[in-house]
Amino acid sequence: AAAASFAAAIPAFAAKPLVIGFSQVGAESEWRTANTASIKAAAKAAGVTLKFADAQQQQQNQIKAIRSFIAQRVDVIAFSPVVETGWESVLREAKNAKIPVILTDRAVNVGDQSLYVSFIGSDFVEEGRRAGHWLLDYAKKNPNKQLNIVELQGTTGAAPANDRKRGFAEVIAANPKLKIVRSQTGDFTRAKGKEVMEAFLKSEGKNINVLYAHNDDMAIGAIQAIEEAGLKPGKDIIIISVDGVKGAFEAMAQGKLNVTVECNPLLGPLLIKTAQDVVAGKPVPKRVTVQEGVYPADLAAKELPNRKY
Ligand code: GZL
Repeated sequence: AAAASFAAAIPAFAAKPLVIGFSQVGAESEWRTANTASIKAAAKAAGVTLKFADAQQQQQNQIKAIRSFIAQRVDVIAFSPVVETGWESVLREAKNAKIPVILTDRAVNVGDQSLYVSFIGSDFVEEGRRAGHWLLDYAKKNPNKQLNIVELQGTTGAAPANDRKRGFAEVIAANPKLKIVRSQTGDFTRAKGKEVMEAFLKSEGKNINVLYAHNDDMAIGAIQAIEEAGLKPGKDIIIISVDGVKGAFEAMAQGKLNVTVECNPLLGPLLIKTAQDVVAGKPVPKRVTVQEGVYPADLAAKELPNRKY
């Protein structure tokens, strides 16, 4: 019996915890904060050692972090690429070091798809289309309204910015009355979103009827600018945004935001499971998408208590 219990103890020592090196974009938005919390909680719950690096939205910092994970010989490297391009060489270094790479949240543009094992994240083009479809419906219900649009784009070169722009433009092309009169990056932050909206208001003024913001944080910044200009957000200027963070539900409950297209940040459990499967030599799907919906203002008050982020 003693030998059996001793033998049973060995695996506990033998199975050293999985070590994942994670390079996060930054801490630019409520969405990012929720995404980081989900990843850290899932790693903790699974007994995984997580080496976490915040890149302050700079690609060079992510490349440095990935190189340091390679030097530390982590079991798996995971990251949310701040922009789509410029990753080939560092991902080739990870491949040569035989360390599997998992992408979460944002995608990369690489010729060689073997440079990462799986991409877990939303379909941003579809999110842009959903924003466009909401506006097409709004236009149908308000046939005599002028509908000039200003657009606050996400971080220049980021997959969600490129794709949300593309999906939205593709859908609104069905109605020639829907025109984007100004479009500029607000870098996914409240501060920059407010600053750029102030500039839009100065140059376009009453000519702005709709704001399409690629995330809720920029929309919330823009709402402040609209109010400081003496206009009513959600009424004088219809506002469509993306993410579905708590701040958006609060703005909708106050009648200042008209709709938010959900982008699910709770990717932690999927990331940990995929990393465990990769290390165990199990096959993993190349592409994993997550469920998400659209929340117009009239659903906000009811949905707010259910929100997890
Ligand atoms: C989308 C994510 C975006 C969010 C922003 O998956 O990459 O980055 O929409 C965040 O809020 O800054």
